[in-house]
Amino acid sequence: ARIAILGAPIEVGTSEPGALMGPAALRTAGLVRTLRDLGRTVLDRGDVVPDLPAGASGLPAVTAWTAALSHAVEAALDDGALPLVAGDDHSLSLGSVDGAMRHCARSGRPLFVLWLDAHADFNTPETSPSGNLHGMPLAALCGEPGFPGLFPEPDRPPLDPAHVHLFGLRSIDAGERALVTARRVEVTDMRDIDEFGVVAPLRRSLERVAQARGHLHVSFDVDFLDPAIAPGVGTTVPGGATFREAHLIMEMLHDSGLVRSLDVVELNPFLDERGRSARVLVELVASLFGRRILDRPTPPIQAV
Ligand code: DIR
Ligand code: MN
Ligand code: MN
Ligand code: MN
Repeated sequence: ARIAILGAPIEVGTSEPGALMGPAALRTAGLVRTLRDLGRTVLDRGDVVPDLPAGASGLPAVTAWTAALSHAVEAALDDGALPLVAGDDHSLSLGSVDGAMRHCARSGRPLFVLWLDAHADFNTPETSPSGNLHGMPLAALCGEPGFPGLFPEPDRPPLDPAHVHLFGLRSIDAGERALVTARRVEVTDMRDIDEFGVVAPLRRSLERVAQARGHLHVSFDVDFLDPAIAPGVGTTVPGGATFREAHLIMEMLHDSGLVRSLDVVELNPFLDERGRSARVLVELVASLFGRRILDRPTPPIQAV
């Protein structure tokens, strides 16, 4: 499919300034050129412009962004393209996942979400220690209370928490841990990755999506990566995925053919070291879209 790049310079969901420059840094690091070099048709749709009153912040601002991104992502999918939301803060996934859900509701494909992140992003306003909305998108998407009027359609069916796979988890707040457990969210934490590697848990998850003929949405938070390779993010957590683990995941995702929408989020160029993190992200996106060392794909993912 053609790739539709949608910039989302949003930093209202976080307390660390600088995220606003994320989409620009990804473009500067060669996002569009790299994908075109792989033979893909890329439509850079520029940055999404929310209907945002001057000085809006907090929930009203995130609500405006959610509406704008939900419509943009839904439209790109309806158009047969694969939306790549080049973001900033992770509250943008409220819109991108909601848009994918609305598209899926019509196409009849069940939506699955792979959340590559150090964090669970499953806080509610009640459980959140920081009050930052980038730590809450999954809870809101899955229908937890505390987010009145956030989505464009008030009666939207919630995202099924059992279709969410948290991958790379290593930092979770007490309240959100209770929620993640109670809602039976699928979790592959760093302990699992240390013990079993990335292949077995990811393959299981992909087989499940293939079996259901699902739409896979991938949400990639920069802090999934170890800070040693990607320091350009507001909330670094030691002990993240290595360069090779991350590439292997991207290569497996490519070979699965299941990914139909993608977010790249939380890049903060102000905290980056000479564009290092932005360049690593572009390389990873390239692997997700088919760059490989030799022509030797992993064995196909089969519905079991
Ligand atoms: C923390 C940090 N759990 C919070 N979350 C982050 O503020 O809710 N998510 N940084 O990416
Ligand atoms: Mn996140
Ligand atoms: Mn995170
Ligand atoms: Mn975050």
